[in-house]
Amino acid sequence: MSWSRLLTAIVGIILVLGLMIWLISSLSGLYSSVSVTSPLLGNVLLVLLLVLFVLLLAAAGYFYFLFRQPQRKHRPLPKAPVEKTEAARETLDAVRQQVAQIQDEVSRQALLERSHEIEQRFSHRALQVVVFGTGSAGKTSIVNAMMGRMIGEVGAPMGTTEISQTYSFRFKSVDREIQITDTPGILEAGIIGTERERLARQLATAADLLLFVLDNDLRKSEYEALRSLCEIGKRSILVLNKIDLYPTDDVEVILERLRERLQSVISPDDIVAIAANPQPIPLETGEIVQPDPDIIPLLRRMVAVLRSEGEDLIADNILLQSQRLGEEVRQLIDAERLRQAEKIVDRYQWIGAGVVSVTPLPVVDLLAAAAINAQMVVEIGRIYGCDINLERGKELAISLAKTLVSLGVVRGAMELFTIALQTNVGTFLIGRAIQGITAAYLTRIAGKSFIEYFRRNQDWGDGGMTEVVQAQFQLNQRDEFMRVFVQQAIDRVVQPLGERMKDEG
Ligand SMILES: Nc1nc2c(ncn2[C@@H]2O[C@H](COP(=O)(O)OP(=O)(O)OP(=O)(O)O)[C@@H](O)[C@H]2O)c(=O)[nH]1
Ligand SMILES: [Mg+2]
Repeated sequence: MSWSRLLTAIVGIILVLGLMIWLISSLSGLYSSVSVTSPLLGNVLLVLLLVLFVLLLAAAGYFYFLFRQPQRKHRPLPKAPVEKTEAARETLDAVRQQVAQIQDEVSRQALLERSHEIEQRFSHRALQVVVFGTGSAGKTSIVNAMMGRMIGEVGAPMGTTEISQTYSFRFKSVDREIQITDTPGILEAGIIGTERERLARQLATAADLLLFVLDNDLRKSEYEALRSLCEIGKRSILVLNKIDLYPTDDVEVILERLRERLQSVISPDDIVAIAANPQPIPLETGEIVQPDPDIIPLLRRMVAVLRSEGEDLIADNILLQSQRLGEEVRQLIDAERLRQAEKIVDRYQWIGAGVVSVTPLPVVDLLAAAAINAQMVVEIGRIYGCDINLERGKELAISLAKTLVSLGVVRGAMELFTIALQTNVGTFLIGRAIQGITAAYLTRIAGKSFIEYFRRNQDWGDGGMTEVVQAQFQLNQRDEFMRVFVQQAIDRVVQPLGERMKDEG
């Protein structure tokens, strides 16, 4: 304690003692003067003072314990894995609720099953290690060496392992059981190779810990695969195998290069060099010796990682899996909604075209079109779970119609269709046909823009309505689309119109 603090403490104590003495002497003075006049009142005063004193003592004790508590040497258990598991549970609950919205029965069942599989990991909690990498890098040999016996078939040509295999074992110093999965090699040629790679990648994504095996310097394609797995948060150890094929100095050079290249992706400690199945060595005597596998650096690193991070890895992985499932479900729902909403737009664009083409107006009547579009807006909103009334739908449709005019989309569309229809439609029909098809087209642009608006939860985004409309106009101008659209318009609008006019005429 410094001198100044000691001095302050002494002065403080003297002051408090002085005040207490003064208080006690004044109170005793008060008591004696009161008890002289009325002994009963004196006694009441004494009791009151005693109660006050006890209360003061209790308050002092309470605050003393209150302030002492945080200093207690009490280490809470690490909460992180529990929190992550909780978060995963919440995500899974949310996913199940969303899955119920999916209309396709097969997808719905498949996704529900996946959510149950993830849930099972809460109770069945062995650590999942997946051995992954290019064909013939020595994945099966590593698993063999680890299990201490020949398990999988080992071979020089790529594609020796055709399906994944899982084996269980334990490290003495790691509490949990470990399940190690040998996968088919990636980057093999042909359709079968591609399919095997897809499976291997799926397994890699589901791993708690990944052993990424190389037998040489890292190829670009291997780098990309490793980077994308690390990017999604996959905990990985990079294993350089077959080091018996290189002089020790060269191994150091390769390792150094790997550490440097991968410094943003993987920690240097997580890059290990081993020889899972070293080549036999011919001795001068003509005898051939089979050296023992050298996988100690890998085992050491695995134990270190699994011991210190095992619980976190499991929790992280369950969370990751449930988030990925959630994302998949969201995408599926979005795709389903989009299909339904596009059907609505399709229907309304031709309704609008029919109405406008029989109304003899010199230009497309946007307000009339907007009135039809209002119903479309309500229906699209409903698909996205936004219940808006017809009045609001009309407001939105009108403001979008105004934007279409101000952006020159209406004029642009009319010009486009004037050219497109000239060769296809007789002169007596052309005026109305242009109006009809332009109305259909504008309804389409409006509908597509509204789909964007509802997809973004009733928000036009930073660029506002203008940017969304412009983007849709750009997208719906492509030659290929235009050709199909004009043909549909001729079949659905122009021909019925021609027949009608013939009947009337
Ligand atoms: N020299 C040497 N050769 C090895 C080593 N490990 C594996 N090999 C050889 O590499 C070849 C491929 O080994 P596998 O274990 O089958 O490789 P893999 O990655 O499982 O191959 P796929 O299943 O085809 O993807 C075999 O001929 C092994 O004997 C090693 O440490 N040193
Ligand atoms: Mg193999």
